[in-house]
Amino acid sequence: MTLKIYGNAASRAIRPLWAAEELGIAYEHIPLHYQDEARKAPAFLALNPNGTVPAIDDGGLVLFESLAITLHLARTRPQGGLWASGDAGPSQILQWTLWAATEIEPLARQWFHHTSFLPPEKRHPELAKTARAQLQIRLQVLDDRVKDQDYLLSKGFTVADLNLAAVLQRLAVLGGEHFAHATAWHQRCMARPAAQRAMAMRQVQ
Ligand SMILES: N[C@@H](CCC(=O)N[C@@H](CS)C(=O)NCC(=O)O)C(=O)O
Repeated sequence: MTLKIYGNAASRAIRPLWAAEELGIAYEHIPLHYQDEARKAPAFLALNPNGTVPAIDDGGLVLFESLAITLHLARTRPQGGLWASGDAGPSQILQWTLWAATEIEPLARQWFHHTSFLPPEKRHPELAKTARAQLQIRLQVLDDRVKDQDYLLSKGFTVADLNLAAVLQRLAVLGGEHFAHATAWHQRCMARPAAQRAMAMRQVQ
């Protein structure tokens, strides 16, 4: 059964779409918009009870949570090169992915919501400022990590880079200019043909 990926590319569904493109696997894309009422209908809630995108159906295995999905795709298709072998590699992939999910995404989201996403009357500039300041501390950690190596793991590009780069999609406006190594790493990730193909899908929906 062909892998099905639900969610428009201008949402966190960009993450599994990018992973599928990297892995070169066949998939069917159902570009359900994150504001489409169908996301709250029983048919979709059966796939993702949160009523959010993305979700996947991988041969009968149904999953939600974008970063868990990319990990699943990478781990189950090791020949695609996004996973790592041995004891250390998979653990490092989990470390950086959980760091992206817990230390980076909430702050990046807070900044985005209070600078652009929320209607102006609901924005609190001080929350945006705090989030940006807290992100600077974490961006230094990333900058140090990719100072002497191209990617998060010494073996090369993995799903850890994909996950963190996707979460940091707004790095340029989050203080990236102060972190040359992190910025170069992000540009390396986003310049990958698979990333470009996934990003291009945002234009056609
Ligand atoms: N932590 C979830 C977040 C999913 C999520 O909030 N997706 C947004 C689109 S990026 C959505 O579907 N929002 C619609 C809603 O909240 O009703 C993930 O990473 O998959």
